[in-house]
Amino acid sequence: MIVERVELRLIRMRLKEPFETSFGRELDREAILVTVYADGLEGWGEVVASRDFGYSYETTETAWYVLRAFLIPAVLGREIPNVETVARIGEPLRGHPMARAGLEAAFWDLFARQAGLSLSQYLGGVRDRVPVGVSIGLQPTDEALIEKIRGYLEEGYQRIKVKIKPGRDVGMIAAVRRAFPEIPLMADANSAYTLEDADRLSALDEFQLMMIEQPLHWDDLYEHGLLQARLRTPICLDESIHTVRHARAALEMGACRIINIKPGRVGGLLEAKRIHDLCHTRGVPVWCGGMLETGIGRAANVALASLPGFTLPGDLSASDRYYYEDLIDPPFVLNPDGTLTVPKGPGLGVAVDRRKVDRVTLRLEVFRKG
Ligand code: NPQ
Ligand code: MG
Repeated sequence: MIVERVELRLIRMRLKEPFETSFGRELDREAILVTVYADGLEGWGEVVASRDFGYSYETTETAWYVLRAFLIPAVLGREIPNVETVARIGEPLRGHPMARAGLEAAFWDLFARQAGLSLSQYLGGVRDRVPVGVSIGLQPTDEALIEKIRGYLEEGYQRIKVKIKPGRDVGMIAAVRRAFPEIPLMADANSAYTLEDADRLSALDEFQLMMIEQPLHWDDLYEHGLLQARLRTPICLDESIHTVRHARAALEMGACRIINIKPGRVGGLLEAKRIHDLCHTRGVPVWCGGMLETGIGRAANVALASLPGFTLPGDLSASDRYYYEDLIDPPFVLNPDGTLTVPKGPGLGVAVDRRKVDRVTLRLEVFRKG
């Protein structure tokens, strides 16, 4: 297909409640929407970078720059035969995975639409519903956290993920376990610990956590291997896994037993699928992480999570977990069995509500060839 036009939109959406992790507190979600027009079709992608540094070095400003100065000029007016070509165009950047993933996502939507397939089918998905967990930010007290958990369990979420950091860990997890002895529970540290905290982290072994996510440094594999050797609880890596090569190295050095796959973190759905395929071949469970996506990014995640190796509940969540109003119609709603239904329509399979998009747009830039 020949790319006729690309649009970037910087958006800001008010979160229903602040989302606090070991690296900061978020009140509004900013993100970039990418729209690619080609062959009479349009494709949508979401860049999951945030306004500020924190989860990663990328921000909406760095991603906007990379898209405007490099990625968009490289596709505009050009014949793009497949998503692999888009992925290759981004490789020389040696980074900026969220910027690359947002553009690639728009092309996945386009190519699936062109083939008359849903994105799930186009990727090789096998599920029409995907299991869903929920990620809960740090709360002011254990009691507040327990009440939040109770609410999400009543809504039907299949597993609970809580954020931990030094000082808000063993005691808090013990309190949650006392309140809910049987629920599937896990903890995400977002790199808040060092290897010197190994004893503190192994104290979590008695609470039957499904996994501890990213306890150590954001780009570390080696020390996670040392830590995993001292823990019974499986380590799941998030921030440290940037490519399928990292995934292979992590598994071979015993740095983790589970991987959280986020297309934005690994540079796109193609690399995400490669990591899935590697893990599936090796019998390593994976699940789809979340970045507080709007329905546009969420739809791509749900399609990815329909692949056979995504056996654990993802941080997918219903639209109303984070937002009063989603940008898609209809929004994602949690089924009573704690799943989300994988959209069946062509491409992302969700209709973007342009009026709602306009309402949250802070900046629009249109790129045309010539
Ligand atoms: C994680 N997500 O798994 C990330 C972290 C995260 C759902 O826990 C703004 C944008 C704030 C993205 C805070 C979840 C964020 C963010 C945390 C992602 O580690
Ligand atoms: Mg995480």
